[in-house]
Amino acid sequence: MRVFLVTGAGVSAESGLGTFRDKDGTGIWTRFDPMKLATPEAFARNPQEVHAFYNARRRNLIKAKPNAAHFALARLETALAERAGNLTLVTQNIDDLHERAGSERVIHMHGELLKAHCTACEVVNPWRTDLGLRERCAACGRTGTLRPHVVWFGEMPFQIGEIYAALNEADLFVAIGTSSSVYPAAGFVYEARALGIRTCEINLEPSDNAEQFDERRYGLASEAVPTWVDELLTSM
Ligand code: BV8
Repeated sequence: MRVFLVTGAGVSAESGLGTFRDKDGTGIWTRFDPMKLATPEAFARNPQEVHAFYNARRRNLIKAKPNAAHFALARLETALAERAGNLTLVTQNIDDLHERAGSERVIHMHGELLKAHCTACEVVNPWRTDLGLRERCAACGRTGTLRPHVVWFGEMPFQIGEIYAALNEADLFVAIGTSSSVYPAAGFVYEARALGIRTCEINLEPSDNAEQFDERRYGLASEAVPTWVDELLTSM
């Protein structure tokens, strides 16, 4: 079986990383204006403020730990490979918790918080400490040219061709921990339905596209995801 799975901030919520649009008002985009912090124009206008926003999230990520949902998805990847199937795990998240839980093939369509991208030479480097205008690019030696290696609003998500190729070959489409409010990720379920692929949503509450899913499971990801993985593997 070939499973295409997209995760969002809800899968990392129980690891202490903020979500963006939770109805209880705790979401990152309810406290901060994404147009002032997550667009290339915002970065050009006020790089210090954008760096400070991502530095705080990077420090929080370094202290965070994967939760049972991340470990269950790593287990699913191994189990599917053992059964001549495969898992394509696409994440909207910029954290590394899927990798730290053991997932080997993760597509970070919105980039990675623990990497920095040099706008002068385009080299991407691992980056685990605060980033600002004084840091130097290890590749070209310039300072003031580094930015977080994340996709901002209005920018092209990464590996789009690979993502759609995997979606076109999938037998099952699953969205986990996402409000399905950011495109193109929120549009994947429509592509899956048009291809006749079975769809499943696992979330704390119905997402913006809930009615598009054949199967819907609601609850905490750390409980609902391991249960779903166990049931899927038992059914195979
Ligand atoms: C693009 C990285 C063209 C940075 C993010 C006007 C101008 C320009 C663009 C647009 C425009 N209007 C619309 C667009 C498109 C735009 C867009 O969709 N805007 C929205 C707001 C309408 N998209 C873009 O700009 C994208 N680029 O369109 O380029 C293109 C098009 C097609 C093909 C190629 C190119 C780029 C978007 C990427 C922006 N970067 N993140 C950063 O992280 O700082 S987006 C941001 O939202 C987050 O980072 C996150 O990745 C993303 C999605 O959010 P979710 O992960 O879903 O999180 P959210 O909080 O919303 O939901 C969490 C869910 O979990 C909730 O439902 C909650 O109930 C649940 N939950 C909570 N706790 C738990 C739980 N579930 C289970 N267990 C729990 N414990």
